[in-house]
Amino acid sequence: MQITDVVSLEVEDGIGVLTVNNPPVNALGQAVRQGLQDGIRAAGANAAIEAVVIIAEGRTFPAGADITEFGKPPQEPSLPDVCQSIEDCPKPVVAALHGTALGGGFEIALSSHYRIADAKARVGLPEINLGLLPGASGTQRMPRIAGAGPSLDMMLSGKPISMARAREIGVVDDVAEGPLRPAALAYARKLVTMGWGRRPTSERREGFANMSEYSNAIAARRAELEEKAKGQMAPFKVLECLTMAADPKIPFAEAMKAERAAFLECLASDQSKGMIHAFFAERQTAKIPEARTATPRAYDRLAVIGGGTMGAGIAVSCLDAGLPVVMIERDDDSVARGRENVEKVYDRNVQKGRISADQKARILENFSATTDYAALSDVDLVIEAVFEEMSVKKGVFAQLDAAMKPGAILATNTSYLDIDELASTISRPEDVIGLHFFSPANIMKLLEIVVPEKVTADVVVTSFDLAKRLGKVPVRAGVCDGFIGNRILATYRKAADYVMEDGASPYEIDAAIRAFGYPMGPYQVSDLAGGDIGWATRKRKSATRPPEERYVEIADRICENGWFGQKTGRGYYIYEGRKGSEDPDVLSIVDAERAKKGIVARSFTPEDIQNRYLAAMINEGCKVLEDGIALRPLDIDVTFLYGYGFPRWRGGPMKFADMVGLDVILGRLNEYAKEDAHFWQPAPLLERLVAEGRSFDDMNKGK
Ligand code: T1G
Ligand code: NAD
Repeated sequence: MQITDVVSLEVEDGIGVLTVNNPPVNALGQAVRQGLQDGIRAAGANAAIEAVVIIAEGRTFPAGADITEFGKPPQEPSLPDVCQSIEDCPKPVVAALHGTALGGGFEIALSSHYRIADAKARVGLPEINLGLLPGASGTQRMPRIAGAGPSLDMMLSGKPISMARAREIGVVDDVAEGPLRPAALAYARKLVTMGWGRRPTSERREGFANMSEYSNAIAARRAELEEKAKGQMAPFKVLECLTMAADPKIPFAEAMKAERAAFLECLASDQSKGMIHAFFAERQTAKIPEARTATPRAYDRLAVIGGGTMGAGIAVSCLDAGLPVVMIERDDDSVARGRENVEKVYDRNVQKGRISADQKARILENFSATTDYAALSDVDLVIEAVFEEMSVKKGVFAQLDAAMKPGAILATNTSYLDIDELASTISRPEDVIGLHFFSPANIMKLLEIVVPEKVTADVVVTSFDLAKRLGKVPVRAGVCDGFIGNRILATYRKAADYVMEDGASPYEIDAAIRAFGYPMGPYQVSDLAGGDIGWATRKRKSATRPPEERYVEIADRICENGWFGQKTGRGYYIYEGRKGSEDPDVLSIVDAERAKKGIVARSFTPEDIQNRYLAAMINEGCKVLEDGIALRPLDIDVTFLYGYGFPRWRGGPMKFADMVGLDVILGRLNEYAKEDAHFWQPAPLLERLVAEGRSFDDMNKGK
């Protein structure tokens, strides 16, 4: 019997089977909620039914509320009500879990009286990843079973857990040996036969058995969050709700109301809007024009040219994905160093117990390193990561053009250089593409896929397919100096340098940017990446720098001392290991440069610094869109979320601009332009959007 178009109820030998079927992830949209509500009531009233199994078709048990419904007028029944109806069912209810039972889906399961699962299933409460907290009883029902520790782990990490762990903490009662559906029906029949009956989770209190342990767990997480999640709302709401859950003076229903209020408060917040935007944006970046017409080429064997910082990281990323890699270096010493750089990563993983020595050996069977380009004869895709010098790269591409088979893909990991120029030097420019990884390449998730003029669509979609295979988040970028990320970085870094020369110390600037939510400020980042890379870029650009452009020489003065950052033990900070402390000599250099230009230092509030930094970022983002270097504003957001440490709860620079108001950003730019019209000139796109009352979100939607 179909209850709604996505929920059905069948009776099989006294067991009512409520089945959800709402692809792709059985999200708990209105029709699913209505179907479950009506279905569980029908089952409850049906004398032929002795117990109920809730199960789902397709790839997963409900993976949560329907996120696309957020921000729209709420529709009845609410998920908390559906959960309560399930718990109130007069017959025992078994939730049969497979795939990823997440968020509201897991709350449905926790509201059932028993849970049985497929061995490969995973359960989780990832609402924190959306700037939310579980809003349908997760903060009340889970701790009743599992206590504070495991509940906090799940709700604050947002990570799903395995069935072994789920059984250990008691939130799953049994794991099916064979297929789930028959096992679940057998389990329900056993309940009836054994007379086990209903077991309302709201009445359970095992999780509160050791209240000092419970309170200590909350206190410990609060201290941690005050350090790591400053300014964020949802994590602290989780702590409040778990505290209420265990308070005997607060009845379950009252605590449920408080959880709902906290949920709705988070849902209305910019933080949640930013994180929900990020959730969908990262799933949109692979939707590119080329995917409409082309399919990926086959590729099974890869190569990397250069075994330095990036070459080694890229090789590890490919090996971790099970792809065999040949590394080419320029001489035997460099070959040995390249192999060492790769092995070092796996040695660390073995030391940290992430992999066994056997696993390391098996992975490295897929790796070889040589100076001989003949080893590339059957390679399908090569990624060049040699020195950032056009002449060196052209030399390598000439050798690749000679050595690689027809149909192979030739990619470059250049950070800034003109890939059209590089491609034009070989016989097959249509097979050349930019694959811009971020350091460390085996960790950073962003992959900027830079599309030159002559490349064919199937090379582009093959690159996106490779990104998925490597577990990367791909963003399509056009060719220009620095593509999307480094081009915008260069601009807001200039804004920071101007603020430094005008009066703020590099340490104040870093503190202001950390307060905005970044893990590091621009000068800490420069010291981490190495000041020499930026110095080389500034030198390369000095010949073409427009005369009207303001140029701050402080960084050059620091580099002239050989102070490149962590790798030289000194940069903007002085380092003991990785710990940096402020350097009075750097402040003297700053003062000297101000004096040289007759600049009288003035003070900047942290907000001033943040506003200028973001205004420069957003304005350059507009120019990147105007030039067609990024397809949509969301591509810029994903680039900064995954490649440049932009705080996820701010949604990315363009989403942040929408939430602040484009007119406000434009107003700030016009204000700053009074100081420097050349640098702060508002982008025409921004002026147009403000004039038309449109937003970047409108652009994302093609409006
Ligand atoms: N709502 C709506 N659409 C969803 C969705 C959801 N919950 N989850 C996935 N999709 C869409 C997604 O946009 C994509 O669409 C397609 O499904 C496949 O997803 C009260 C309020 C389940 C692990 O946070 O983590 O419950 O791009 O590409 O890699 O407490 O999706 O094809 O058009 O990601 O196999 C809590 C979110 C909600 C889980 C599958 N739940 N989803 O990953 O496929 S808040 C979540 C995921 C909540 C309650 C609160 C993953 C996945 P399109 P995909 P995947
Ligand atoms: P690196 O100096 O650490 O490594 C470069 C390697 O290339 C060296 O091992 C060198 O021996 C090798 N090499 C030089 N000429 C060669 C040749 N003709 N044939 C074979 N090997 C040769 O540099 P890196 O930081 O790994 O940068 C490599 C590329 O990646 C550059 O284009 C850089 O702009 C880009 N990149 C760097 C970063 C970063 O953060 N370091 C991030 C993204 C992209």
